[in-house]
Amino acid sequence: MMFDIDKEMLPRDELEALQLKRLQNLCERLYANVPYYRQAFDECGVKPGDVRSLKDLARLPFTEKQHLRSGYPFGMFAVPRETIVRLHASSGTTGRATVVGYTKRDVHNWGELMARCLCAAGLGPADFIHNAYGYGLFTGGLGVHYGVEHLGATVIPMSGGSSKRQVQLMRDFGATGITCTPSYAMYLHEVGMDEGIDIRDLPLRVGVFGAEPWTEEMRQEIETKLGIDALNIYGLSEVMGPGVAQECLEAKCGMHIFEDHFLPEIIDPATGRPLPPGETGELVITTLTKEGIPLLRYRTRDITTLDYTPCICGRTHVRMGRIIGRSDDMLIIRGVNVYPQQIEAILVQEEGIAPHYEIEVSRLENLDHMEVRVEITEGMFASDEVRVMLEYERRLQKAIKDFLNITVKVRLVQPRSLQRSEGKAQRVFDRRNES
Ligand code: DLL
Repeated sequence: MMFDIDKEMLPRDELEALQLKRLQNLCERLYANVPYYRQAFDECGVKPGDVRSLKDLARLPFTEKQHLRSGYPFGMFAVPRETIVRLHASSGTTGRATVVGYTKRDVHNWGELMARCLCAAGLGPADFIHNAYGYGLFTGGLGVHYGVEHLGATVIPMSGGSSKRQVQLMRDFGATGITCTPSYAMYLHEVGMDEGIDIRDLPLRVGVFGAEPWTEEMRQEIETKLGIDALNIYGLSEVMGPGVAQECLEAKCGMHIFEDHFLPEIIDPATGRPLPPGETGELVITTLTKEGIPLLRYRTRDITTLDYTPCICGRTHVRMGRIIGRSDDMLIIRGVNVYPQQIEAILVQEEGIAPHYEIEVSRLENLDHMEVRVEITEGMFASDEVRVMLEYERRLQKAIKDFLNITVKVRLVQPRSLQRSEGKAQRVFDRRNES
């Protein structure tokens, strides 16, 4: 299903011509209206008029989160304050929040792009969509909300929290779609089982999950436990919010980036140089149509790949792979680069292991130590003795050692003993700088 077949199936040559026209217009707007960009263009020795092909993008300056922070709160806005109709902000773990502003047209485009996402996931006007992304300054709740309305479906604006009530209302209202983080979907399944509500027996058909990294194995698990199709959605507040890219139900293989609005690149995070198609690196996004806070070559810090091969769904827009890590949360353990998702991928392959884990890194006598705590399933907990558990831990340690070449301590913990989250799960605790 496609929400806007003309745009989503635009032949690549036409798509690229549209991107160039929009990029040229963007550069003019930024140069004229945002002091940071005027200075950055001048420092690079380029003028907006120098952009004659999409290849010229590589000559243009990057934007980083710190630029948004140093202009806090509104320094990067490109339009007069009275044309801004909405603010959102991302809290971030360190430093000031990043504030983003939307014009009326931005809010309209966002709703349209989110409608494209829901439609690509197989949802339509007849659906009831239970939206459990948080409402507020976080973009998840309101972003999805407007998308559902734009699609003409019915939105149930739950937000996060009150998990028992969430499951009861899913049953009572007969939601056919759900939107939340993948970890919260797993949690709702657990809460449902405690309440005697098996989500598999409800009319729920489709989940649109994102805002945090997850794996193919976790998709399998969610699909089986909830009896639904689970699709991946990507976005970030600086660039818009949810709805930058979405997996299609037909292929379930990579998220189409809506390239008429966003121009993606993959760069080497260390050098900033663009990498050839298919290589893994940091995703950089240029917003082609945003008015409130348009961004040129925004460094997302998300590590992924771009796939330009045609998709069976017929969309011509490039597909991005799962986020395998972040260039800024990459852990360096005794010199080895480790992404938490690599550990997750190993854990979830094992039987008897629940997809709930934590990674703690500490420093003992100047050496990095990593402990992975992972929950076992109820079944395994009931049946197995200590000796078997120890054997299991050793096996997981070996699997991690074989794959990543680092020695870690694996500790199996009781079912449901690790912290659950209603929003993004925090899985990594780096304590090396504490003490
Ligand atoms: O998380 C927007 C969003 C809301 C996306 C709801 C999808 C659904 P931020 O809070 O600014 O915005 O966080 C953005 O979250 O740079 C990624 O690191 C991560 N992220 C978002 N979607 C995915 C995903 C929202 N599908 C940051 N897979 C991004 C992996 C994701 N990571």
